[in-house]
Amino acid sequence: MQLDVFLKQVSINQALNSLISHIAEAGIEIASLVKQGALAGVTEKMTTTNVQGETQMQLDILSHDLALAQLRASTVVAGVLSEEVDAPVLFETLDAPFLVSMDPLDGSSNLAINGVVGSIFSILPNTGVSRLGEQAFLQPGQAQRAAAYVMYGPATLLVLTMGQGTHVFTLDAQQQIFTLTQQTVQIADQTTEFAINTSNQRYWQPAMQRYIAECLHGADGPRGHDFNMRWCASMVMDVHRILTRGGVFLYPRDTKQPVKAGRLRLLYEANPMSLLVTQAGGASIDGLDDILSIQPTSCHQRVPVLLGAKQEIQRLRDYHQQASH
Ligand code: AFP
Repeated sequence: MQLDVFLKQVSINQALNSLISHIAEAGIEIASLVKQGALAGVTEKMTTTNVQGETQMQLDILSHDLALAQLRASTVVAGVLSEEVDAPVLFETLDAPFLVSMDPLDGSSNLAINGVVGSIFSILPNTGVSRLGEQAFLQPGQAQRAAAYVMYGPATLLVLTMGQGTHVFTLDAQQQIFTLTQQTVQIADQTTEFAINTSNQRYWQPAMQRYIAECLHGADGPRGHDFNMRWCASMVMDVHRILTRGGVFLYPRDTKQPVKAGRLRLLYEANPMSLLVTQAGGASIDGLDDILSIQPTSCHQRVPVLLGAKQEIQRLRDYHQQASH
């Protein structure tokens, strides 16, 4: 089933459906640039840094521009918060029904090694951006009307939730149309696979040290079975693996840079991914609290992220609770 047919079947909200179609178009445009790689000269590093102080790639900026143009063309978006710019971009359509937070090209350090990257989108109701300015974007993740990522891998995928399950669409490269290939994805409650950047281990808190130590002891430890580990350094790809074959993805709080609560950004990484994962039967916490219930305090706020298989996330929550007493 093609994306537009699916949207008509599951939602009568034409504005939301139109917005998702424009996000899909942005994904198609960014996919064709990613596939050209060095031939399009887009894998070069810029001399500029983004608001996070990270070196930008040409494609970071091009993806931001392409996505912004599609969101503006939808006419149903009032403003856009992007990883690539400090303050939200406000459109002339200030009373339009939606706001969008996005990471136009997540995992872009993978471009240099021809690795997988993706775009992440969080769709919020417009609660009055004309009056509130950037405060209007500071809504908890549970307010999201929809969330999606586009994954630029061997196949280009659109993974979407509108609050009734998480669904996967694959881009037909010839027709340039997304087609439903997996409906109502379900993440298994249990897993024997975890994803974490262990180079940060010495900076983790005791609860995370305990969890990973027990996994690594495998069949000889308290868990009584061996675990496998994966790390792609691309949240889109790591989360997609979890949606596809289960597991947990962990970017915990650490003391490496004490001013940062974690590496990942709440509004355009943690929140949309948490909605996609919870709509697939998984769970997502910052250690103690559900990510989706966190009240944001700033646009580029960082947060620890532990998401995936429900029972493992509950175990992690228990370990954090026990450590906090
Ligand atoms: P970049 O977009 O700067 O490559 O960052 C990607 C990311 O935010 C996320 O996609 C990864 O899960 C995480 O960073 C990787 O972090 P490490 O550098 O610690 O592997």
